[in-house]
Amino acid sequence: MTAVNLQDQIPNNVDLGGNRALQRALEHWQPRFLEWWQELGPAGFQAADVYLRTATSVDAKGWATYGTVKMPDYRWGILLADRTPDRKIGFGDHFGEDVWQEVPGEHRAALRNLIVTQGDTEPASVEQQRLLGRTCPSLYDLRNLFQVNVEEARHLWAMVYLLHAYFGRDGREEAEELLHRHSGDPNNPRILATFNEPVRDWLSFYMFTYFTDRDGKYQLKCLAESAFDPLARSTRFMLTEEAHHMFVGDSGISRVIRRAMEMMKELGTDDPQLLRQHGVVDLPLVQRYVNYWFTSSVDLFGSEASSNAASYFANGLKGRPDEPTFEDHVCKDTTYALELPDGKGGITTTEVPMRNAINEIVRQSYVKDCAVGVSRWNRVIKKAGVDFEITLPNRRFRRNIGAWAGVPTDPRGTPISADEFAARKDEWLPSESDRAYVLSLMQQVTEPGKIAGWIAPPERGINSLPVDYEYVKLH
Ligand code: BYC
Ligand code: FE
Ligand code: FE
Repeated sequence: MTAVNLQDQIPNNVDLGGNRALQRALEHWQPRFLEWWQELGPAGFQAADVYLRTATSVDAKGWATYGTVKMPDYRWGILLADRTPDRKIGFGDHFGEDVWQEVPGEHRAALRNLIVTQGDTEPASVEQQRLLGRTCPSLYDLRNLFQVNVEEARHLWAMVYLLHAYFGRDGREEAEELLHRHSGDPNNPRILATFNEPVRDWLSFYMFTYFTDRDGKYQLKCLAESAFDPLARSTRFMLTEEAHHMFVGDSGISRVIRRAMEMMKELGTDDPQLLRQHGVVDLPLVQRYVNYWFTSSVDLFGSEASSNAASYFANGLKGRPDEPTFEDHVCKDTTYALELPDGKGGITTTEVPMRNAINEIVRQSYVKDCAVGVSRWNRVIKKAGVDFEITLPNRRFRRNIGAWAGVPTDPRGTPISADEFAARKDEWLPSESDRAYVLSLMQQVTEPGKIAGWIAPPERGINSLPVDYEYVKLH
């Protein structure tokens, strides 16, 4: 394991000092990154002292080193997980061969696209979340927002390192573009749709970190299987940081629900209007936000039947999550039954070659993982004696990518007419008035230990500190 020197201009465990040309190129990119951070990173708070973890090594001891830093001074570093000796390719046509330390010419364009797409999402999410500090429900939450933001920015560094180190001039150009595309920019948007959606309020932020960061988890798991070893090692380390992002979403939604339960008990009602008069989030509204962010994130897995996915798999570029747990790693002569629209308002099952169905297979594992938190939230509801269950919509619902794109269905996935969808849309997805109501709740609370009225306090603080610790010192 290479130690990381935090005093280096770019902290790293890839012996950057041993490759002067690469080091210079990245040192050239660094000030542009910092400019981007100042301009499109968290609005305000750049001078605040924030209690953050920084990765100082990739082992259990150093990957989460806590301390107080001003965000622009965060030590964004290049960290790859340790090399697995004699690692072999785990799937596809090259199954069992040695992994690659360099990019094979024939896979250069495809690998670059995968890395660029991954890299594009990281700064996009920071841009989406940039105004949330102004309406934070507590200093604890504010700190969590910033932790997520600095780490997503580090994930950008992770992909930019790969582009610079392995893709020559094209790679450097792509690294520049990653700072030029912007979330929601009509002329130069981010690549994937979800990363152009506004995240204006904290309920959306929790939904995003629960559902969209979880897409990150699954995509990173797929890339962690890659035959291109530097990509596998890079994404493996990114995954360790991802757990906290999803925790922020999971616990955030849970706290919103807990607060609603308290108010329902106090008032003896489940009437959304009455609950809104008392400043909490009613459960049907939570459900509509779940429906929105889940469906948007489900689109991030791409088309059900995808020749891109098939060739990524065949060539060893991108595998399935937890590839070693599958029995057949080659998937050459097998098929998978996809549920597709029959074009007449119904559903038909079509067998496609397994490799072409990889996106759907990854999506299935994702959906299963999403359900775990939902049942936890439902336990909170049940324990309070309330008769309401949050459900995940069917993955055919409200799709914009793939076979079900633009096919109207109800949340159970039953195809319906476009008229019925339009008529019932506000029952299933956040309406204008839902969004306006949630926005009306967003008032900044920055007194240590205080918390906004629409959300319950966290059960515990960060790194064994008390909940009322001053996680962000504003000055
Ligand atoms: N929106 O065969 P298809 C994260 C494009 S999140 C717009 O259907 P394919 C994070 C697709 O790019 C993880 N466009 O799909 C989370 C393709 O375009 P081209 C991000 C979409 O290629 C929170 C075309 O449609 N990482 O880390 O098999 C905070 C047809 O492609 C969308 C990755 O995604 C969409 N939703 O797979 C911070 C991993 N979906 O190439 C960070 C890298 C598809 O024809 N990306 N398209 O121009 C990939 O592996 C794949 O590109 C995809 C799609 C999974 C995205
Ligand atoms: Fe990330
Ligand atoms: Fe994340």
